[in-house]
Amino acid sequence: MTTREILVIPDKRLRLVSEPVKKIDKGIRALVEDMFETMYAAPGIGLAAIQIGMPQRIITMDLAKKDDPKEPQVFINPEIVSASEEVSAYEEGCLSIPEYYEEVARPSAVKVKYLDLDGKLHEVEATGLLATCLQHEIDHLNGVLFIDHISKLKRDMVIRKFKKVAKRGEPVKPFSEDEKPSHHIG
Ligand code: K1U
Ligand code: ZN
Repeated sequence: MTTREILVIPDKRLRLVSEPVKKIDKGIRALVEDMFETMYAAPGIGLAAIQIGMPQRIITMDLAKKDDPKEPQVFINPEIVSASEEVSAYEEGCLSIPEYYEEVARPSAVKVKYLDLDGKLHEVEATGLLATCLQHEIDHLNGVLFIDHISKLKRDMVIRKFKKVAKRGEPVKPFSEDEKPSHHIG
């Protein structure tokens, strides 16, 4: 098992559309192990394979509370079958956009079909954090980031900051109050 480097914006690989997994073999199992190791080390509650540079439609997740036993979940080739009309907002973060958090409105409930590591087909009716996290991670598989769901003003501010940091080779610091736009524009 290896902890892999997590790609950070503006890395263009984060915009790739990931390929479906054709066969769940030893290579895929090893990749899933590395994804869990990387996700727990970050720490994060979810990870898409493309975040470690592997454009395959695989998600790892663990939504267990801090001191509770681990609840690792793997979603292979996940697809949203249906989504509620009702939306709810949740403050999201992203390991590929460190130290930035913003409210995102998404359908409050989604039905998702996916394969487990044995290739067995499942369907889950997700609500709450599971619904939010599944939609966030499935977005990653399609090259979409949570900042694509916020205002252009805020998105441009985030991208500008990360481009500057990448150019200078600086570590990413939390956003200060004066770096955050205080009003919404389109
Ligand atoms: O996809 C990712 O970048 C992982 C991301 C998942 C996510 C978080 C919140 C809403 C939607 C999707 C994260 O895990 S960010 C880190 C995080 O939320 C967290 C880390 C440690 C403890 C609790 C939460
Ligand atoms: Zn993310």
